[in-house]
Amino acid sequence: MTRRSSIPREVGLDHTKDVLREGYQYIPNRKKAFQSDFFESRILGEKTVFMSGEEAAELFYNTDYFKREGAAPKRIQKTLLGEHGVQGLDGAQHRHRKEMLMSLMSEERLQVLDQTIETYLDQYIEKWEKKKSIQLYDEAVEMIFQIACDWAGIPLEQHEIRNLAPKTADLFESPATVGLKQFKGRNSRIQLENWAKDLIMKTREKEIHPPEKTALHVIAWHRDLEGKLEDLDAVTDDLLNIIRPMVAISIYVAFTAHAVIHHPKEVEKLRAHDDRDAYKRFIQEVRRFYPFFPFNVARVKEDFVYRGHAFKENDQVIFDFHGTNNDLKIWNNPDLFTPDRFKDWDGSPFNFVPQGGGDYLGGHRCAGEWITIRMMQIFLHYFVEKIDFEVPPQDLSYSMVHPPSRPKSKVVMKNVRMKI
Ligand code: HEM
Ligand code: MYR
Repeated sequence: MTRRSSIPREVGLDHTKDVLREGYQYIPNRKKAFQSDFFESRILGEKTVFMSGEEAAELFYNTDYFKREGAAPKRIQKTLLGEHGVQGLDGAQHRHRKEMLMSLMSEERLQVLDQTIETYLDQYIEKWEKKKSIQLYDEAVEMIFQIACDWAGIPLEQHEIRNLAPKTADLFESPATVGLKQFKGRNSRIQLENWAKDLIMKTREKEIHPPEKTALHVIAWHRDLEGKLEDLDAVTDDLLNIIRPMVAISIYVAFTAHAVIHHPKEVEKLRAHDDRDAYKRFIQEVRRFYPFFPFNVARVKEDFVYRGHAFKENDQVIFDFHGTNNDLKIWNNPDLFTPDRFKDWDGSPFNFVPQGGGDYLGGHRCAGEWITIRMMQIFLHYFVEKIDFEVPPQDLSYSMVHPPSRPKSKVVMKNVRMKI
């Protein structure tokens, strides 16, 4: 007797259009309708198992079952990721490259980053004080691009800032788009890859001398498992894998300001205690509550059976980050913005996954999670303790469909002033 799959199946030829139409809600909607954290459907012409929740995270991050080689769709590679970066590696090659990237995240280097962020924030606030109003998101993109390059040991000419900062934002704003925006994103990637490649070649030819331990130095001089200087295309994508997502923190900066504007009682708690843990809880709740990276793709490594479902080699699977962060089985009243919920959080690597889950070295969990949290905390501290600003009427709503989401007005702040 053949065992029937216990995973429900969505009928129909292809549901790519529904994924595009429902965005962050596509998986949660079916999870509710099927009363199941796992379901099968078809997207991009392929049978795909979608999964959400804690059990699903444990499965998705089991590298005995899933691989990343050939997993990311071309349109994501041509915009967001590149074709040769760490995201598409598995096994020993992945671990070797990831160890190099994680070596950039030492406490010493993170403290240098904290100081760099504060220096730029102080400069930008001086500039903002002279303006009637600013659009926080655009300002953050330009500022964090410079912070990232400064920290990474990348020399920047003034004219490059205006040119390259918005192009970096194109990389993460375009992956889920079609038409002109997708075309623009692909073009920006070509230009940024040329820029990054040039920096690496100049470092290798000793025309420029990024300080030791900086990202440019470490990445340019990285050696592969055979001891040879790493492939130029690979290190180019991995240098952009540092700069691009740091700039993407601008989205979280905008959402952090959104939360500050909408939750004055929570802000009062931060002011009352001036307690670093309270800041961290607020930031964790921003990362849990707001929609950012929706889901990710992997492929089956070898045939196996799970929940009575036959996963076949190379089958596509998709794991739901945002739905897991809002799962009713994990979180009480997930629709409420409640930083204090993190007082009781068990710290599991599988139930809170805004930047992926599982293990950093053995898996694909985001290399920049610590940078993200620290940078967000510093911005939050400035919003709460260091500046005053007014919020003029604007559309602060955000999409639950199109990733990456962000407040529609980009968060306009009026009369920004350093507190006396
Ligand atoms: C991977 C999200 C910031 C570097 C990832 C993944 C997600 C993610 C969802 C994939 C996890 C997986 O597939 O399991 C985010 C978000 C960020 C952010 C929402 C906020 C802006 C950063 C920063 C850096 C960074 C600041 C570097 C400084 C990376 C790298 C990977 C990665 C290198 C690939 C890891 C691997 O394949 O092993 N990120 N990330 N990210 N992230 Fe981030
Ligand atoms: C980064 O730059 O790596 C961090 C932020 C990227 C956000 C991009 C969100 C849209 C991507 C849709 C991905 C679908 C993956 C199958």
